[in-house]
Order: sequence, then structure tokens, then C-alpha cells
Amino acid sequence: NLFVSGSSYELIKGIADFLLSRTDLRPKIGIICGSGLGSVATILDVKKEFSYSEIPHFPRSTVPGHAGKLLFGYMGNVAVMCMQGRVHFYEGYDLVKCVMPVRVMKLCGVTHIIMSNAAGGVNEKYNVGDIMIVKDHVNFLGLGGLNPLRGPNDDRWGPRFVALNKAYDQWMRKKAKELASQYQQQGSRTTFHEGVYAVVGGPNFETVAELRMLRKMGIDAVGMSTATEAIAAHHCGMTVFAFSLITNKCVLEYDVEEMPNHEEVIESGLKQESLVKDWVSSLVQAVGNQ
Ligand code: 6GU
Repeated sequence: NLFVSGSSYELIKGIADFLLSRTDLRPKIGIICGSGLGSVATILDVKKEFSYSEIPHFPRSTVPGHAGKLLFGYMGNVAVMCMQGRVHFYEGYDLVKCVMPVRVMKLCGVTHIIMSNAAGGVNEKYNVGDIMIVKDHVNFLGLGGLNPLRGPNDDRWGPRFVALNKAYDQWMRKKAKELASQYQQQGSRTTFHEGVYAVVGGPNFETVAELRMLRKMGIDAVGMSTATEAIAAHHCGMTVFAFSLITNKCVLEYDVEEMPNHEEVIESGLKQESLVKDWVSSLVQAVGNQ
């Protein structure tokens, strides 16, 4: 099929079979680590590791801070597959290619997906190092017509028209908030929020005028990933949880010298490493032993 070449169900089934024939592990949870958050993978008791380049037809991460490894392992007693680094639309991949790993996870048996990203804080109350649980998203790519579900629908994934009003699972968000409140009780200075994530195409950061528009629209954080993967995951019936690490406060004034940059994005990821690892791991335990 001309429209879906390189992303057909059969091709993705082939990739899942390739992976499953090389490990005995049968993952229940899938994790996608965003910029600077690849260290979440270090809490995995890794049983099998693939470099993206050795997986047939798999996209390759081209961004610093994205290791480009697919790991199978255990977090406690829960079987997990973990992408250390994702691929983005701005790298040149079609959206259908960007979500291929999500569908591979589905055919590997994953039922719950946890995604992280680095994002700019649009909400003026958000500070660098805060964590935002994604409650909902505004998909600027999708509203403009760029959608991984565009083209002939393969019903084996899901329905043609998919509702997104419950895209980000309520139970997982509630659980994640409960777990987060424990850190606060223990005196942690990390602030957790729940908010709306906007995805833009990138790779440039937003202009002042764009950020002012986003804030007026009620958007809390802005980034270049996740929403598309969430759509594909929800479409094929997976339970979705996503969170953003706020890596910079968006500058909504013209006469300010600060410039957002990828180095600060990676740096703030590293600063929250241990808390994020702990939190994600306890969420994985909660889901796995549900
Ligand atoms: Cl300010 N914008 C976008 N689009 N993505 C980001 C970001 C900003 N900071 C981290 N990721």
C-alpha cells in the first residue's frame, strides 16, 4: 500500500516478532524517555538491549540526549520495555514513523505506556525543575492536519475516528499524584502540577508572540513530542500516562537576555534524575501490581 509503506501492521508485527524472539521478557509497561530523562532506564534491571540501528526498519534518534536504545528489563517484579530516546517530527520523520515504536510496544504486549518529555513552562507559576502531569494536550500539528492516523485506517490498530477526551488515563494520573504527594511530605522541593501540554513542530523554540498566544489559550507547557505518540497509543487501546519536566521558563517579554537552549534542557533533566527515577518506578509498581 502506497500510503502506509514502511509502517504497515505486517511490518510492525515483523519488528515485534524480531524483538520477542530475542528475549523471554514479556513487557506489560512501555516507557519512552524524553530529553535528559534517559536515566530512568538506569533503574531497569536490563535483560536485553537493542540499539535502534540493529532493529529492522526502526527509526534512529538523531538528537543529543537521546541514547537510541530499546531496553527490555524489570522494574521490581514488573516487566518493562523502555525507549531511551525517541524520534521527533522535526528530525524529518513522518508522524507515522514517529509512532512506529509505540505500535511495536503494543504488539510486544504492552498495555500501559509512560512517556516523558522536556517542556517549556508557559504557565507563569511553573518553574525550572517542576514536573507537570499531562492532563490533556493541544495538538497544533493535528489541528493543522498532520496526524499519525491520517491515511487508510487499519482496524487492527483501532477505529477510524477516535475520541480523545479520556486520552490521559485518570487512574494513572490519580496514582501519580498520590505518589508525588509523598515526596512533598518528605520535604522535597520539587513541585508537581497537572496541566495542558501543547505540541508544536519545532525545532525552533517559540517566538514571544507565539508564547503569549499559548498562555492566553490556557496552555501550561510546550514541547515538540508526546502528543502524537499519545494519540497512536490511545488509538490502539493502550493506557497512556505522560509527564513533562519543565526545563525552562518561557520568556514572554522582548527585553530579556535569556535564550532557551538544548543544553539547559538536558541539564535540568539531570538535576531531577533521582526523584523522577523513584517516582516513575513507584508508578510502574502501582500499575504492575494493580
Ligand atoms: Cl521553550 N519550547 C518547546 N517547543 N519545546 C521545549 C521547550 C520550549 N523547552 C524544552 N522543550
